[in-house]
Amino acid sequence: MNEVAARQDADNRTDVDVAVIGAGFAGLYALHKLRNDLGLSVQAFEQGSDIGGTWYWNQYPGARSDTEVTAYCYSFDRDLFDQWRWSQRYPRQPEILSYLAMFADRYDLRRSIAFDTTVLSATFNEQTSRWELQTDTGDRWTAQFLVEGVGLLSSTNLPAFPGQDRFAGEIYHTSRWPHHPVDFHGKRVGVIGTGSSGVQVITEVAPEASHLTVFQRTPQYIVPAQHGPLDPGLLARIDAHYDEYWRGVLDSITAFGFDESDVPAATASEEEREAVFERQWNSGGGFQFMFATFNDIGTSREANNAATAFIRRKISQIVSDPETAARLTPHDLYAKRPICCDGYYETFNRENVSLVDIKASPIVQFTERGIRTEDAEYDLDVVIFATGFDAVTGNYLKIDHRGRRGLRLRDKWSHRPRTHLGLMTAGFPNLFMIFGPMGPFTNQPPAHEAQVNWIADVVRSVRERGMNAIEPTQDAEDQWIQACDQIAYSTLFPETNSWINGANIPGKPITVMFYMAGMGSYMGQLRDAANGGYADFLFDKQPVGA
Ligand code: N01
Repeated sequence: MNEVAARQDADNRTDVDVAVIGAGFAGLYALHKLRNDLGLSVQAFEQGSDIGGTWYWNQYPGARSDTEVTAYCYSFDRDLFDQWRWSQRYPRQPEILSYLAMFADRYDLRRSIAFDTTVLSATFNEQTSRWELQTDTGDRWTAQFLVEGVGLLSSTNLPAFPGQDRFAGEIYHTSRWPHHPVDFHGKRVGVIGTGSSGVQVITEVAPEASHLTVFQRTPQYIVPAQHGPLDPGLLARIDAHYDEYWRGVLDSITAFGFDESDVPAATASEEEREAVFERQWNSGGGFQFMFATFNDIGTSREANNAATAFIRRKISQIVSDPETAARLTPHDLYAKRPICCDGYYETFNRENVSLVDIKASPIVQFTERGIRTEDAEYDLDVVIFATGFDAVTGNYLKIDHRGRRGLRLRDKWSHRPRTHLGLMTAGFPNLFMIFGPMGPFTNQPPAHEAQVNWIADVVRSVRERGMNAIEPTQDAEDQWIQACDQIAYSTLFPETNSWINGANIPGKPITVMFYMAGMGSYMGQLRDAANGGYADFLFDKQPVGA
């Protein structure tokens, strides 16, 4: 379809049909879909100097996807799937970034993206039914629709320890890694944090550093990834049944593309469970360990206990020093975002790696020479923060959104984020959040694609009906929140603290932030909304400019 050009208005603002924020997996697809398929004028804004989102910022050593890559890519373009040949099962960050760069070039997306540009505010003008955007470059834009792919895990959590400024060495955060190699040879390195980012950077840096000190607050359950070449059999099966494969991804719980178990752990004997866990340990994958072994690890205490007992035994078998093994052993539920990494526990058998339990002896301050905990001081040349993100809501709340009657998103969400379908929020018409709060807890690229396709249908529908704006009813939003809560509380996830419920950020409301009934169920909700003629939404008839 021919693309509509942007216009300059009387106030020197540039008017477009759609503004997209973010040029990662989600934003790039939104830009392509809305500009190239729907023929709308679209302008995208990206904080980074290039495309990639997560894969632009997280260039730390060891960064890679832990989703099998056949489901960590776009599905809508079969030729693209066939032409791009991934080198391995879980590609490293540079390979994923190259894939996204190729995607941007294939669809000529860069010309519509303003890089190094942060959107500071987005204000809905009720007279014109348009969003007015202000950027940090001083530019002003208006758009009828605002589509945000700002990243679920993108707003950096950088704790401020006393004395940090005095530290004479280098400080890095995994999610704001410099775009040049960092040399660790001969250096004493400290890593704070042992989540997905931490375990990847720890295993990668350990062989290089002269000494690595890991500052661990909470141990996690980590299973091997079993990286390796892509299984040619899997590729051949996808090739022969391409549409069926992707339908399966969207019909599943996790959207990871593996066969999920339908067997409750309680129906298996202890020996059978052990054999199932052992098989999965040897074939690898975090989500696989949680969802391909049995179907109730995330919902039944008995099943969960069986899984954690197995992993604890593995830790004690792998880690040779019993004290270190004890400190690495979690005792809570296995109900955080599952992690996989090859060689993590083995790393603690290295002579040059030591583990500090900062729950037992918290960090008191940074000194010029390193880090002081309550009972020791560690001399360091480099400190790596692997402390994660102000997840889910962080980046939405950094933009000063104002909806109808000047309502601020920050105020509306002060107790908890509220959306309908994880995509829209009442009082903020024509604002779409890709993977927004109360969206599915799944592998992201297939979910992005499904959500953007849904958004494109809504945009089309608004225009075809001769309307100007759409937003969910308050009632629909309330019911969605209630459903999300009910579903989440039928699982074990709310019983552990992590970024999933906001508990990792001091002062942030601890609350349900996901629709945890799985991708298949979520797809049903999207379909119902569209097939029902968007009955849960209000269309605004007010003509533009009235
Ligand atoms: O962040 P995290 P992450 N003092 O929040 C610790 C995705 N991802 O960047 O557990 C000391 O999980 C914190 O300790 P505690 C993936 O979805 C995917 O690692 O709060 N420590 C924890 O150990 C993942 O789940 C990949 O007690 C502090 C760590 O820092 C999500 O991103 C790779 C602290 C943070 O762990 C987040 O992962 C990377 C403080 N003040 C990320 N504050 C793939 O493999 C925090 N910590 C695809």
